[in-house]
Amino acid sequence: MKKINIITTIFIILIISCMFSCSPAPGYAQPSLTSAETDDLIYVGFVQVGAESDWRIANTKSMKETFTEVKGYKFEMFDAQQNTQKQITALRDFILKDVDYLVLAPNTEAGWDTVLGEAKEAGIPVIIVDRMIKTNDDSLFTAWVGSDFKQQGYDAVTVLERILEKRGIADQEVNIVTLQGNLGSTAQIGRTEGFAEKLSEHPNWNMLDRQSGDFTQERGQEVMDLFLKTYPDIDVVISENDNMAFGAINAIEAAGKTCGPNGDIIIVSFDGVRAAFEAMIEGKIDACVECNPLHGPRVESIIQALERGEKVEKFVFVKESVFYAEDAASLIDSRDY
Ligand code: GYE
Repeated sequence: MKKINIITTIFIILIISCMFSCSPAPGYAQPSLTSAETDDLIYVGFVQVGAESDWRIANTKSMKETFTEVKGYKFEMFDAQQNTQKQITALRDFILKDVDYLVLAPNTEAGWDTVLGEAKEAGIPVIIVDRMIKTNDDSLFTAWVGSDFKQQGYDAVTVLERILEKRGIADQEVNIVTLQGNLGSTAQIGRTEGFAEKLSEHPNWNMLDRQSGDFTQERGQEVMDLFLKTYPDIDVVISENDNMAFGAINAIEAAGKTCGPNGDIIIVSFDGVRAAFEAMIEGKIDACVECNPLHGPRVESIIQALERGEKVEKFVFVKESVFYAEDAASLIDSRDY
């Protein structure tokens, strides 16, 4: 009898102590995997630019949907609010956490050598996604996947040529303004330079002004508002992303003007997100140069190849196209973002 009592007491103590030590502290989710299982996961630290645009939100979603625990990943993302310095700090944090892979969507191109050198020293492969970095040392990253932004700039010129021809004004003087993305980012540099290069082939195209709207709707609207006040005769807006184009539409309408295929001002935008297709259907944007944000599976296939010990391609460019307002209604249902 005494023996049974002792066993029962030990058992109760064990249960009570387990209730305290095994239950998570308030605010923390109970881990769904045991630590042995967590050790098997591939730990991916993703340093994202921010949440400035529909494109970016679709990009984040693609990454989160790809790198799930069910598929064998431990995924952590840092949102740097379009701040390169914050991205550098976040990379250092992930290096300290000893992630298996660093995935970096760089905000701007310059200034990465030191921190990526630290990642290399720690033996952590770096995959760069979307925009590029400027470096003389290609060994600082394993692979890059993203868009050919300069090509997108060229494509915007081809699109504008076609629109002007269709309106029967290809030979007339046209006044253009550009809403640029955040300065120093590859998406801005490529689009601005690509467009500028081909602009010289059109002596009747006047680039009145270029200013950054930071890829956001709010800033796009402010800059467009300023352009409209400064230049009374704007024919074309080149908007280096859709969200700034949405801001531009607001500013144009607030100024009592119209835009789109039947409007006073032509708008050519970059990205081609769903809301831009809606704006094309509403007749407010003339055309979009596509930029595909669905990089999650692309980054995953690089990581999987590295896991298998294979050599990967250093640069992978995504194939993209252009969309005109007249085709938007028939295409919108097939859009994934
Ligand atoms: O065009 C813009 C976003 O880097 C391609 O960043 C990306 C750009 C995209 O904010 O909408």
